[in-house]
Amino acid sequence: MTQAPKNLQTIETHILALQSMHPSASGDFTGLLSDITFAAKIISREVNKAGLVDILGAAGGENVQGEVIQKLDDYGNNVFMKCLGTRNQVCIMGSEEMADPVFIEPSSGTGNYIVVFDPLDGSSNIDANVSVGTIFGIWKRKSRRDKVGMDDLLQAGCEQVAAGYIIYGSSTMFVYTAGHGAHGFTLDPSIGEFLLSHENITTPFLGDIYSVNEAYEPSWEPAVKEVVRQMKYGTGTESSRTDEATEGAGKTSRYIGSLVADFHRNLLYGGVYLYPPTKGKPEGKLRLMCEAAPLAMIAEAAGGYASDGRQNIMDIVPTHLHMRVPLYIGSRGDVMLVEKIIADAKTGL
Ligand code: P6P
Repeated sequence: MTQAPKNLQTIETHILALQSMHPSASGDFTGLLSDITFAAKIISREVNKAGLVDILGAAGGENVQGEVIQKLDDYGNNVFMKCLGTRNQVCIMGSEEMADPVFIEPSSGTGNYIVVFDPLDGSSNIDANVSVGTIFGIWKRKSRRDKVGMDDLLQAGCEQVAAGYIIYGSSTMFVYTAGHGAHGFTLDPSIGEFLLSHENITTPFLGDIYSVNEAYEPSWEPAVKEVVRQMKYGTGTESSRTDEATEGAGKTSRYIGSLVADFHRNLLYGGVYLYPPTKGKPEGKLRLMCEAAPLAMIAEAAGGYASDGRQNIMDIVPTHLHMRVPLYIGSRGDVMLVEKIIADAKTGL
């Protein structure tokens, strides 16, 4: 007789258990996370059959970042808008795919939450069947006015009440934190449920992996070049060597070109993802609100850390929805070393 799995916990029961920790909770937050879970299942279905239906290829338009929109980008954005926009929990939505935030006048109910998301990060990889992902951050409104405003939207990452990502890879995984640890759930397509598979994820203090696009090396500032040199050769005196690497002194390089995939692997194994400023992208490429801040909350919940090279990503107050930041994220010890090298370069040490 097939034994029932011991800990058959769905994401919904996990969220409900969280809600029971807050007796005054109205259930709105639980409903919102469940809506995001529903949207993730729909997007997962489409991503996993993308090769089978005519959904590949560019939708033709360009998003606000000037990047060609892949049809699944569009699709993922529409799914989030439909799943979240019709419920009363949400008052503002911001998407990487939309120039402006959407302010929602709830037909009734509270409309207490702000959701900022990247519906399908890394989508340019879809045609090559590379893992892609959804990233989301949830904030609570601060104003008590009738109408919400930009002050409700533009909040620092440390104000998030929850954050998460879904990775559409060899399996679909939903990883989230609501401030009590980071937890991973793997989708069982046969029953359409996300089942608890990685409870209380903790990331190593130091990792063996660094993830960066080294093609941009010529345009990095000297301090960043030293960061990557130390990632390659180790942090001892050997880092003063020129190009010869001693096997094993430094880290190994892994770069998929899909943030959620690189971040997820480094979170589980230990390591650091780096997207430094370049000449073409002096503020960095990644968006603070829909990418860096949510992943920073996850990283911290797992014992890791995220920085823009000088400060905690979670402390940066966005000036606009699509604000970009340099991003160094992953194992706390590795990211702190990045900050130290950059600080020493500034002080001439
Ligand atoms: P580059 C995808 O476009 C993305 O936003 C991240 O998923 C990924 O890590 C990064 O950009 C890749 O950028 O400049 O190395 O191609």
